[in-house]
Parts: sequence; structure tokens; C-alpha cells
Amino acid sequence: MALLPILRFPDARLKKIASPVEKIDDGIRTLIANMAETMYEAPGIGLAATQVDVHKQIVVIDTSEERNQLLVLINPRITHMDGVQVYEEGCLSVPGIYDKVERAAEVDVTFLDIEGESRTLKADGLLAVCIQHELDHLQGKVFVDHLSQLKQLRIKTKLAKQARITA
Ligand code: QAP
Ligand code: CO
Repeated sequence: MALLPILRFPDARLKKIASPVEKIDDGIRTLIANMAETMYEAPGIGLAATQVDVHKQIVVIDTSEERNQLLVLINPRITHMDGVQVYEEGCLSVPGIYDKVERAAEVDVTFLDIEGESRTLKADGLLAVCIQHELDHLQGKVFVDHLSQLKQLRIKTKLAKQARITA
């Protein structure tokens, strides 16, 4: 197992569109184990392969209190959305930045599990937000893309300053 480096916004590689996984082989299983380890260590509640510079349709999520309900979504598709909710989001690729984003309140998502079995999940609340946030990453989209241009500019300035202090 290994911790993977996480791309930081506004890295251009966060804009890449992920390709479907064709075969769940040992390389994919190792990648998923390392993504889960990286998410838990951060700590975070969701991580998309895009964020570790692997442009395949893979997401790991755990929104449980106990941090023991790992959800692995391979080739996920949202098949139904309903209602509206606003949630204060963050992102491991945008450290220290949190803002409200409007999304669907409920989603149905179809995906392959780690065994390659096709599954469907109905989600609401935080899990529904997290699924939409992580699927955005696979399409090259970061939560700050949902914010105003002015807010995006302020976030870029703040992160650039932070990077200078850290360096
Ligand atoms: C996406 O985000 C999400 O800024 C997952 O300094 C977030 O795990 C979906 C994190 C909120 C729904 C609601 C962020 C950790 C983790 C930070 C995360 C930070 C340390 C973010
Ligand atoms: Co994110």
C-alpha cells in the first residue's frame, strides 16, 4: 500500500476527462487500495482517480462516522436526480477552501463494484453530494467551477500564497 500525491487546484491535469475501466485487474485493485489509503490518511470522505493523476473512472467514498464503509465506484453513471440541496463543500485538491454548492438532493448511481458486479445505489444528503462532487472530478470539473469567477480568482490567489509559504 502507498500514499499517492494529490494534484492541487488549479493544476491543468484536474481538467482531464477520465476513461472507463475496461478490466478490473491487479493494477486497478492496487490503485483502488492506494486511493482508499490516501483518502483515509488525508483525512477525506471522497477521492477520484483524477486527483491522483490517473484518468480512469474510479472513485472511493466513505461518509460513515466510523470510517469503515468504503464505497468503490467504477464507471459510475448518475441515472436519476431529484430535488435541490446546498452543502458546504471542500476538496483534497483545494485544501483549506470551503464554499456552498447547489446540487441534486437525491441521486441514483449505477456502477461496477470491485468484483465487477453491476450495482445501483440510491443516495441523499451528504452521500449524494459526495457522489456528485467525485463524478464531477471524472469529467474534469472541480467544485470551485460551480462558484462565481470572482470567488475562483480569490481562491487561486489564496492557494498561490499558501504554496509560497509552504515552499
Ligand atoms: C468531497 O472532500 C466533499 O480542505 C470530499 O484541508 C466534501 O474529502 C463532498 C479535506 C464535502 C461533500 C462535502 C479538505 C481535507 C477533505 C480540506 C474531502 C482539507 C483537508 C475534503
Ligand atoms: Co474533490
